[in-house]
Amino acid sequence: MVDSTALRAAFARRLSAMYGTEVPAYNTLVDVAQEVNREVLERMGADAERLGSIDRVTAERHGAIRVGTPAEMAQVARIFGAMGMYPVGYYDLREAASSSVPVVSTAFRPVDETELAANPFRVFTSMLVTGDRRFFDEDLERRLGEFLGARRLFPPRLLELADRAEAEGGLDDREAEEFLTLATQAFELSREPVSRSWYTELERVSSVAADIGGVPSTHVNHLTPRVLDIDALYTRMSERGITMIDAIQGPPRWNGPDLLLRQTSFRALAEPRVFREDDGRVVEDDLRVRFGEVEARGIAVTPAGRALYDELSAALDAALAGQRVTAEERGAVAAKLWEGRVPSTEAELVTGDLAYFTFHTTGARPASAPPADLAGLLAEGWVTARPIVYEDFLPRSAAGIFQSNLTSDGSKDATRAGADFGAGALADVLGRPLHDPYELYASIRAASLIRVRDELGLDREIALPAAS
Ligand code: OOG
Ligand code: NI
Repeated sequence: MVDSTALRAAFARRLSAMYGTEVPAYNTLVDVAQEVNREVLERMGADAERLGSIDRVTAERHGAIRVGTPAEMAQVARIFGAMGMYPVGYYDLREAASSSVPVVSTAFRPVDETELAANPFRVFTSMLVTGDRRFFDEDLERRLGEFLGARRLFPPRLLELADRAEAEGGLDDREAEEFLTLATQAFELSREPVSRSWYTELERVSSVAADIGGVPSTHVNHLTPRVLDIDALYTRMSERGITMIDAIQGPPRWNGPDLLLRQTSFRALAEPRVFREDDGRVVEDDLRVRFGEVEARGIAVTPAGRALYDELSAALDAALAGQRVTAEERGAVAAKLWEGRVPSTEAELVTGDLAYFTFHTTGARPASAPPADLAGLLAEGWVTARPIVYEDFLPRSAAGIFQSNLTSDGSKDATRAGADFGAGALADVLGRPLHDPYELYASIRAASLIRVRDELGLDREIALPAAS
């Protein structure tokens, strides 16, 4: 029996091999990321593995896919469900992006501590909101609906195997092989001709809409390795002649613990695609939609930590409003802002309740009786804290990644009312609960506190520090 964990790890490997043949620059990115990771490991030793073992980090990827309809989204949920990946978080890129990105998104990923440690493969999945009048008028919505309703992204056999795997916790060897083959094929770039006039019409509204609804199939948009020093990687890729986008998205490089997520990408590459012209001719041309991205992950932050991050991002925008600055200058201003406001040690992040940690007994018994509060247990040395890695995404960075790779801004009529499509609506589409990332981190932390309480024989719950 191949269980869901093994299916997930195998799928991540196969997708990576497939994507590497389609987009060779991705292989360069993976090579450079691994080179940088080896160097960081040599330089920092065990500290380099504070946010995940080197084996985890080396295998770690996230993918991005885009679908057109609720029915397609529900099928994606079944396929990932087979691999122990569940929808976490709601992202509204319609709001986060200034150009035309008419999608809402979630990320499919493992939710348990042990599953995350075994293989944290996650896929950022976006769905078109065709009923949003800022982007699509009634006529275009109707024609999009017809086009998308007539295509079939996933063969029935793949969905049948997915449902069985999820119900039974895995598949036998032969069926696992069949499932993995079909699942990987479903995300290959298709050679089926794309209607030029249809694609172009959608592209005027939004390149993302064209990439999703202009073609009869789906594909991986990018696959992202994890790197331990993203600034070093950025420089090295540029030296290898690969043009990166202007900046690293997310928190600045600064003198303190890595928080949340920093990401950067190289620009979309021209890839050969087959088009059908209006006169029926089938021609080779190219499209620029797929790109390479890399990310560095930091510690997951609490709602208070996130509010601080958002506040500092807004302060940065305000400080630089109307100025033309380079990415470097922007980074320097951001780092200054951070150094003024964000604690520079993990211990202060714990006591300020700004980030998530798990807690572990040290074996030491420095006094006759342990205190019942976390701050006391840490200060007296009964307990140590280990950071919980951020497993999710950032809407603003995601919007930045989408936007930096669009061929045009498209058109968004901000005078029209948008369609209501919140987290509840997305959960209905998925037909399963949409997990709240904060609840997942908090429950991993809570489980560690229960272990500590039992190990120290405390008779009361351990009190967390209050948010500062
Ligand atoms: C997804 C963009 C978001 C990320 O890492 O934030 C994303 C897409 O381009 O489809 O992948
Ligand atoms: Ni991405």
